Amino acid sequence: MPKLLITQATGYRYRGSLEPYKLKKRKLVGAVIPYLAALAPQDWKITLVDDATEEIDFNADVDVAAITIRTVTSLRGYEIADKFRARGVTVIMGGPHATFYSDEVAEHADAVCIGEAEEIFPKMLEDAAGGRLKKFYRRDTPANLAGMPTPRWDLLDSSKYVFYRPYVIQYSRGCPFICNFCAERRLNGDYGYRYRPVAEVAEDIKKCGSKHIFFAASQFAGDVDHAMELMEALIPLKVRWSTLFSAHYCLDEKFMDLAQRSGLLHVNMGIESINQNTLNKMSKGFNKTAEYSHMIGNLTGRDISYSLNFVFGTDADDETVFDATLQLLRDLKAQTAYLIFWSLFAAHRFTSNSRRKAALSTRRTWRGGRDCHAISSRCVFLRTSWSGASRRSGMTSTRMDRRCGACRYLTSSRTSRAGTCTSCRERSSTTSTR
Ligand code: B12
Ligand code: SF4
Repeated sequence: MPKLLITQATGYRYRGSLEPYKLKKRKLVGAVIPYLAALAPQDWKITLVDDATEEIDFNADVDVAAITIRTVTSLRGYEIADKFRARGVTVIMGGPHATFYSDEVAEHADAVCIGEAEEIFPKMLEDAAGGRLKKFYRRDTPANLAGMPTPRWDLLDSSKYVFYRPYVIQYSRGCPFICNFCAERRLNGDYGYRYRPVAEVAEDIKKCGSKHIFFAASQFAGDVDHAMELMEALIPLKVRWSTLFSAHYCLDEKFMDLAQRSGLLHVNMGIESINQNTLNKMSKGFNKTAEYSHMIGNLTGRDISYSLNFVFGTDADDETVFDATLQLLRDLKAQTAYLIFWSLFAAHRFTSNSRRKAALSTRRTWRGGRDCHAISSRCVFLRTSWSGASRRSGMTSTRMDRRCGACRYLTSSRTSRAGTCTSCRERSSTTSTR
């Protein structure tokens, strides 16, 4: 029986360091390595190793090492690959960074998967076993998101995750929008917006057994009707869930009411800029600066926590943007913000020639030290706590380690201060007025 090791590379502790960034426990049960294990032919003996929480045994008796890398973890991924290859182990690499920088990755791997792994990963393993591995593998059609196998969570070491174990569950790929700084359409192929059948997503949630779900989706609400169908299906499952969707969906009251009822705990949203002109130039004019306050109010009013992403350094910005953004964050009493600096990335096809030249001349490529995001470079994580009361309590709304006193589900701190979560409060007020 051929032996396969699948690992998710961690990053290094800081730029220039060669010390892997290790965690005692992960906060999310990631989807990628258990899902790759499910895609692999079942006559392979599979071991999963999470490089962030476990030690990789470079002397392990394996025939193939499969490594998933993002840009931020790519250098560590190369180190792992080089060590296995030095021993004669066949190395296969894939993931966002392999998709964006396949030539570079190919210097460290026997074979590279560009884009989606469905049907490709098993083929790579068959070719490896048959001694006919090619350098590059790529689908030329979109993967069918119906009938995806259930991830092999059974192969993970469950002691390496926080006790409430939020599981990453795949929901959709792609996005209906084309913001010009975003590489989403290069990630898994330019096939528009695709999603999994609701019943299959619900089945995965039941099988993972967790009450905390993080939907893998760059745009959860890319098809509002389908997203609402999924949210309806979440209600009886009684989960708390988090995801990413565009900020303007917060203006849709029906969508937001259902999101609340179905247990939305946290949403990450691309606000991107405080400047309407910049947004228009980003092809993101559907974000209206005049509506930000209303959007945020629609979240906080429903006790849903949020984080906001901003992108700096586009052609339309000048240096006043930093202070103005901070001021807006203060005015909005924003809970959490990721401040991201745009830099050149291979996946940018929309970037202007002048920007491309400037970026190249200042080495603002991912290797220029800005090595983190598909759409950008370094993210500054700003967890804000604006009010005196919340500062004193040490709470921020994105903490997920508090439980509702009634249903015991994890909930945001704002809810915890009141003792019970919004759903329980609503339930008890309905009962008492009857
Ligand atoms: C869930 C998620 C997270 C979770 C990760 C949990 C975990 N432990 O895995 C959290 C919230 C922690 C997170 C953090 C970050 N993330 Co994130 N995240 C995602 C998200 C939304 C889904 C990823 C996912 O699980 N997909 C499901 C799995 C099954 O699919 P997949 O990884 O896309 O892989 C497919 C193919 O690439 C291929 N494949 C993947 N690996 C391999 C390996 C082999 C051998 C083969 C053959 C094939 C193959 O097969 C898969 C199925 O087709 C994506 C956006 C998206 N739409 O995908 C961003 C994304 C992956 N994240 C991104 C970034 C930038 C980050 C952060 C750096 C953010 C930050 N500044 O802190 C950190 C990095 C953390 C880290 N050290 O890896 C970028 C990566 C871009 C890049 N160039 O690498 C993405 C693409 C978002 C974006 N559009 O910018 N993230
Ligand atoms: S930034 Fe968000 S809305 Fe815009 S294309 Fe990317 S995923 Fe879609």
